Amino acid sequence: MKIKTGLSQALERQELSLVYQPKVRPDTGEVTGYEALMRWRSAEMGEVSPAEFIPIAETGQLLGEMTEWLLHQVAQDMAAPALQGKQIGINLSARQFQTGYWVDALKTIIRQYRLRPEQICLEVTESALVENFQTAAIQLMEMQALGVRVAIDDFGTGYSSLEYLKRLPIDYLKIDRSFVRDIETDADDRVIVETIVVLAHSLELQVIAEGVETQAQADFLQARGCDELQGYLYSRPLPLSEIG
Ligand code: G
Ligand code: G
Ligand code: NA
Ligand code: MN
Repeated sequence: MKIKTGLSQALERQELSLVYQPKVRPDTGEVTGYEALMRWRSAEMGEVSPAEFIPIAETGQLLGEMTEWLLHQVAQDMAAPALQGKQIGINLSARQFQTGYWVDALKTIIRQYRLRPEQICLEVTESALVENFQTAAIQLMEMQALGVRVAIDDFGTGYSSLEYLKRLPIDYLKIDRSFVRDIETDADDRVIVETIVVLAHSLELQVIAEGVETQAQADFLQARGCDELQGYLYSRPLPLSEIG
């Protein structure tokens, strides 16, 4: 079965679900928020990774419907005790800036569920931003004016023009996990991480490191001033029912 065919039925068959991965303050261990990640268990193909199905959804109408589903699901989940008061990260892909459809969808959800905009964090990759700079800037500024937060995801891997850090409304940089992975053995990666933290803090942005798997990585990142850490060391992404 083709992924695209399966995906078009996934919504009505209720095969999509969300998992949540915590972001932790290294000094106190407090969970500040969670990143929502999509999961698809296909009847025919089993578990399919979003790395595979999101790009396919992006080629047609499906992405809009899936975004709508995700926003409703996140909003409902945010009322659960485990997520109360926590910030929830939502991933946006490049294609979404071309239609801009998500802006009105998110505004409607915030009104309908009476969400505090500050509790939503949009996670956007560098490459998605750079590819759609003008429209992305307009759409993100509109959301940030409401109080919604913005994070640059996978920071350091795109074609970073540092200028966009100045010109876009950004609250957080998420250091890509490729720089975290070899931090103990690779001096270049240590310097890159240190430099990103200094850069972010001098622009008054907060820094999150992702892909943290060992205590030694966490210790280094904390010592260098990372504000939040995320990774298997703390938790895999979990369904709502298993959080807490
Ligand atoms: O959670 P996992 O490692 O399986 O995710 C694989 C990739 O899919 C990651 O790059 C992640 O950001 C992306 N992804 C997961 N959920 C979503 C989603 O809801 N929307 C978008 N655009 N990307 C997602
Ligand atoms: O591109 P993005 O950063 O959104 O990717 C999120 C993906 O990273 C999720 O699919 C999640 O499963 C994966 N992930 C989360 N924590 C870790 C980790 O500590 N190590 C590795 N290798 N992957 C992780
Ligand atoms: Na992300
Ligand atoms: Mn990331």
